[in-house]
Formats: sequence, C-alpha cells, structure tokens
Amino acid sequence: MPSCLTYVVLVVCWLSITGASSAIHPPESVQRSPTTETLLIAKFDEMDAKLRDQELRLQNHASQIVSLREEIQRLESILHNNNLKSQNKAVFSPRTCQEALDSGLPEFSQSGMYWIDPDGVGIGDGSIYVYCDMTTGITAVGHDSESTITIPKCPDAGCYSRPIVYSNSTIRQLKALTEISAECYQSIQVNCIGGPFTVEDIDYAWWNDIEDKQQNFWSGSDETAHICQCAIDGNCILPELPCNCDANVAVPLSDNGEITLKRVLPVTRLNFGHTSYVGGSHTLGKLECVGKSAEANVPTSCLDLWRTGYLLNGLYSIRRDQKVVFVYCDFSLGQDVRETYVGYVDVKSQPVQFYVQKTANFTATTANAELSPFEMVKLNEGGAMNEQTGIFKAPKSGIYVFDFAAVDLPGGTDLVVNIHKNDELVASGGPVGSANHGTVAIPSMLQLTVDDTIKITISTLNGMLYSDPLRPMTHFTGFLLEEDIFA
Ligand SMILES: *[C@@H]1O[C@H](CO)[C@@H](O)[C@H](O)[C@H]1NC(C)=O
Ligand SMILES: CC(=O)N[C@H]1CO[C@H](CO)[C@@H](O)[C@@H]1O
Repeated sequence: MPSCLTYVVLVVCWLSITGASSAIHPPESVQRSPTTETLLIAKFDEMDAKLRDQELRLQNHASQIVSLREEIQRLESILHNNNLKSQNKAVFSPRTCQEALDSGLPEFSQSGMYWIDPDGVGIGDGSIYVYCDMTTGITAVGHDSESTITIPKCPDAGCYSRPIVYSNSTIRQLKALTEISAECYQSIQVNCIGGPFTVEDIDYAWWNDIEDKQQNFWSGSDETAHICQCAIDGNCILPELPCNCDANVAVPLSDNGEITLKRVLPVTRLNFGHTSYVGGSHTLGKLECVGKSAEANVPTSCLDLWRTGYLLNGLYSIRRDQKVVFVYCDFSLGQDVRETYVGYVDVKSQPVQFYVQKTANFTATTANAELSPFEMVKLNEGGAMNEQTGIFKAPKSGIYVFDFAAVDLPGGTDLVVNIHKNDELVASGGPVGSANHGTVAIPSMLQLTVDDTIKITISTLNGMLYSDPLRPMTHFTGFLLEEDIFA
C-alpha cells in the first residue's frame, strides 16, 4: 500500500521537523518542562491514533475497491452483452472456462475470476463467478469449506454435519458444468484420530452428492464401494481395511482422495461421527472441471446438442443407429432437454443408380454363364456397374434395390436366370418349358456392405435371351435405397 507508506513518511517527517526545531532552539529543549514533554507525547499518541485510523480506512477502501471492480466487471459483461444484442451481433458468453479459453478472445487470456453460464445464456440460472485457469481451461468453483475445518468430538453416525456452500453459484449451474465438461474432480483430505468412516458395516461418515444422495467412497469413481485412495494404491495402514481412518486407533491418520465421478459431483455436505478420541479435520478442494463432454462425436440426442452449445428450439438432424433422423429439440428448460422424434432423414453421401441393357442375343455357352456385356448404358451414376463385365460393386454399405427383366427364345428346356451376391445365389427366375418370349423377372432388395458384388448368370446350358438394338429386351437396373451413413 504506497499510500500507507506516504503516511509513514509524513510521520517521520513530522518527527524530524520537531527534532529539527529542537536543534534550532537548544536551550528550550534542554530545559524542556515536563508539561511540554507530556504535551508532545500526547500529540504523538494522537497522531499515532490518527495514523491507525487512516490505515484502517485505507484497508476498508482497498477491499471496497476490489468488490467494486468485481461489480464493474459483472455490469460491464451484462452491458457488453446487451449492447451486442441490441446491435444484433453474436454474443459470446462462455459456458465453461474451457470454452472461454478455446474462443481465443483477448478478454479471456488471463487466469482469474470470470462470469460463466454453464446452463446457457438467457435460460436457467444467472451467470456464476468462478476461477478460470487459462493455461489449462480448468473451471474451479470455490466454496465456504476450503480451509482445514475441525471436526468436533461426537459419538453418533453423522453427528457432525456441514453443508458446503458454493459461493456465487447454484446447484443447477454446477450440474450443468459437470454435464458439459469432459472431466470433473474434487479433492478431499480427512485427518482422523479414531473417527472411522465405517466400522462393522455401520457408516459413521459420508458425504452428500449433487442429488443429496449419501456417498461413502472417498476417492476414485466407484460409487458402489466404500473405499479410500490407500486401498486403490494398496497401501492402507491395515491392508484388510479400505481406509486408513477405518483403523479406528488413537493415532493421527489421514485419508487423501480425489473424487472423479463427475455425475455425482460436487460434494454438497460432509458428515462425520464416532470421533471418540478427539475430533479430526477435513479439507475439501474446489470443484474443478476441464474439457468438453461431447467432443468430436456425432450428436445422438438433443442432450448431446445441448452439451455442444445448441440453445434454440427447433428441428435437428441427429444420428440414430446407422441412419440420420430428425428430432424436435426443446431447450427452453436448459439441460432438461425435451426431444420429440419427427422422422427418418434420407441421407446419401453419393448417388448410386444404374440402368443397363443388352441389345444383342445372349446364349449361355457354358452352365452358369455370366451375363455380359451390356451394350447400352442408359444411366450409371456413381459408376458402380461395370457394363463390360456385367458386375455391380457396392461403393457404400446400405440397402440396394435391383431388378432384372428379359425374354427368352423358344427352347425345349426351362430357362433359369440367377442373381448372385458375391458368389452366393440370392434369387432365380425364368420361363418354364418351351414358352416363346417367356418373361424372366427377378426383383430384389439386398443389404450390401462395401465391395459386395452383384451379377446375373444363366444356369441353363444353351439358354438364350433375346434382344436387339431396335427392341432392347434385356434390362438390368439397381439403386441405393438407404445408405448406412454411420457404417
Ligand atoms: C437373335 O436371335 C434370333 C432368333 O434366333 C435371330 O432371328 C436374330 O437374327 C438374332 N439376332 C442377332 C443380332 O444375331
Ligand atoms: C462477485 C460476487 O458476487 N462475489 C460474491 C461471491 O460470494 C461471496 C461469498 O458469498 C460474496 O462475498 C461475494 O460478494
């Protein structure tokens, strides 16, 4: 405090001035009467008191300045947002420190206290005031029990119970913060002399989670276990017990842990009991969260969209199994997103469809002769049909529709035409007996994976299909009906 220093200098000056004046008038100073001395001492005491008073005032002013600064920052952020809103410009209000850091905006370059709005701007609760570490993107939410707090001596389960108050925050906002962060954790240290957490299956100590549910794991992420870090590391004082404090002996012990199950964080209450020797103490760290929960994943629900920052109600496309579907998302309740299924979206990464014809007679000179070539290509979008070999090769996984239709020439035998997926026979068709211009028709619909092939064969030796350029009668068509977008 430089101003304080100024006061000290003033006093020193005043003392040196009075000293100097006594040097100028030595006789007076030598013969200084007790009255003058008393007066001087009284004067000095008075100055001293004034100085102390000023120092106190300065301290008060300094802390007032700090809280005024905070208030100005808050008001400025509101004003800034309102200005931007009235100018119809995009408002960036980070939901986490990670988002603030990722924005690269100069106003978020320094670590410090910031206003963030995890449950979204304009909905849910108002902004919360947190510490942002701008080197790591960690959001740290402080509370009223960060210092080491003594646990008094008391016998019953949970006879000592302390609520944890997260300053400048709300439960709803904390829940939103853990929801949209990749990881959250909170450290806890318990010093004990006796004062076990659990003895003979009776829980004397526990903590309450965000849903106010009792929890008895003091480190890690297994909410089904009563466990401490020493058991995770395998170095508890009594190897058969899950916590050092559970040893319940009259020597100082401690359990240090970090709770990492973000779904239940933060700790909202600490409860201890059975502190029979003397009490103990607890130290609870800030709630710290980092990263983004829905990073680089295709959204599969409105909740996923909300996690990535969508706030406007409307129709959205999301992934459902291998397909894309339309849903209506209602974000007006923040993280309590409402999702209504609207329908299936036909999405293809590329069109696949063909129509080829043979414009010449074809006679099977061997059994199972492959039908090729197709002299006329009417359509071959996606290039999956090779008209020379007559083989179709699926460029995408999905459901395909094929149709083959032709006429035969009169013959003495049945004519059998087949469709094959890879080398497996899928379907057959053909005129029976000696029909003249009998029709072959093989409609099919098949689930194919990438590079599966489809071809037509004629299994009847000397079987013959009729066609000519003026009356093309052999047709082969196919198209991709539904693509497996997320195959
Ligand atoms: C196709 O076969 C028919 C019947 O055998 C025949 O009349 C016709 O000339 C053939 N067409 C060609 C181009 O060979
Ligand atoms: C800026 C702000 O609102 N700060 C408050 C945070 O919470 C503490 C404790 O409740 C208050 O004293 C601050 O004024």
